[in-house]
Amino acid sequence: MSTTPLNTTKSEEIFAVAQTLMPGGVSSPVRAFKSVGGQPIVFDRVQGAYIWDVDGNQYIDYVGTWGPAICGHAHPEVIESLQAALEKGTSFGAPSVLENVLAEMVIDAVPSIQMVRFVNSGTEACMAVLRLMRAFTEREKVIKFEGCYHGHADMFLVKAGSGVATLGLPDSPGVPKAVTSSTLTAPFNDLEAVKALFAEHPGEISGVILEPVVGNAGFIPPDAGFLEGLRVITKENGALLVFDEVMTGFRIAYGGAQEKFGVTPDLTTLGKVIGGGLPVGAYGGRRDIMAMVAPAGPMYQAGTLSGNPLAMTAGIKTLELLQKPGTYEYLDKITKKLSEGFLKIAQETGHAACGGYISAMFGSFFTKGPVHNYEDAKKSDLSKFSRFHRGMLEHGIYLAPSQFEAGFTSLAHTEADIDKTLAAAKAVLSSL
Ligand code: KE4
Repeated sequence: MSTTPLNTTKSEEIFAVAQTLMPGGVSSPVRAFKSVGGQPIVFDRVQGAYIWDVDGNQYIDYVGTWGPAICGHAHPEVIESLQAALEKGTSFGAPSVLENVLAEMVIDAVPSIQMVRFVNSGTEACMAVLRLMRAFTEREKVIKFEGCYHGHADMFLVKAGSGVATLGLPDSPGVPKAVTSSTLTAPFNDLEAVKALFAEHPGEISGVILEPVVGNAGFIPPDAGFLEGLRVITKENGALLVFDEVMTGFRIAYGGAQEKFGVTPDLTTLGKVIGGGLPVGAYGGRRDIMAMVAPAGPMYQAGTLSGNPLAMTAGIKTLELLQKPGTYEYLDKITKKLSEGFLKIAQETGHAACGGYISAMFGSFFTKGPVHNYEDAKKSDLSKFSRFHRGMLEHGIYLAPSQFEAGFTSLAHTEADIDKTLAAAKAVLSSL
């Protein structure tokens, strides 16, 4: 497949102005293409599995606005329900039955969640859940894993993944040592390291928070027994187990990783999919713990737009669509074809690669592997990833602009889209 160089004239013009107005020209760092180089694509519109940029180029999209677009962008039923909701206003700042509806859906779906609080982003959900862990246990320290990303709140910017890893930032300036001194880290998939931290800080660790399937260091699934081991270790130490399912929630199963792997944490954070493309985050879990959250209990957390009717409407419709029979079987089928097809092509074209998928989440690394943690991920061929990313873009395939991200499929991706993507991968890998 020969390709003419991508015409990105309008993207370049718009992005040049953006860089004079906003730091890096973006509202979130990873969008700036810093780690893959080249001109970021300025979007004009999205629909289903596709993007159209301001120069009229069309792409098959495997970022899906970083996870929310699991039913496909701008799903007609989501748009229709939003239009109806708009007639009643955009924000109440007061109770609405829509919060009850989405709360019941989340509680019914997620094994650990008996009560839930809505916020406006995954970052807010993770900030609040850490405060709740500390309030409930009256302990200050927390364990996170290298390469995991739990939003940009100070206490989590320690060996974090996603954009922090992408930009190779040391633990971010502006974050007081006093804050991060309570954040302990261990390599993902390393139970012994976690046990050692508990032994080193007896009675001081409020809990362990993790991405049960890592997406923010690239795609790194848990080793067999890892999640089960964390459940035992936290229980033994009177500490809480928290799954950050902002990315995996409703994506790798309707009940998230905790349903898929049969390990129930004490608390869970959610985001992305439950907002259906509008800003929603949530945290929830055991009733006795959630009872501490104001105004039911003393732990304070609040938000002007939390639970707003538009976001609730988009989330409700999205989860309704996901409840349809065959949803996760379809996502598994097309993502299996994509992931296994890519690894086969990499092998045939002489490129060391490893990776995999779970339902609608996938990823790979240019290294023989296996990749069990962030250290392993960092050893992969990042320069080859950048060249592959650019090549795929020129073939009309939009992948996450960082090796330290995961890929996402949706119900809108067809087998033909997957075939086109694999054909593009073959052409690009053959040229690298
Ligand atoms: P937000 O504040 O971006 O809604 O959520 C933070 C967050 C928390 N936990 C996990 C597991 C997450 O993946 C995220 C956000 N993910 C990134 C992409 N890997 C958002 C994209 C971006 O930062 O622009």
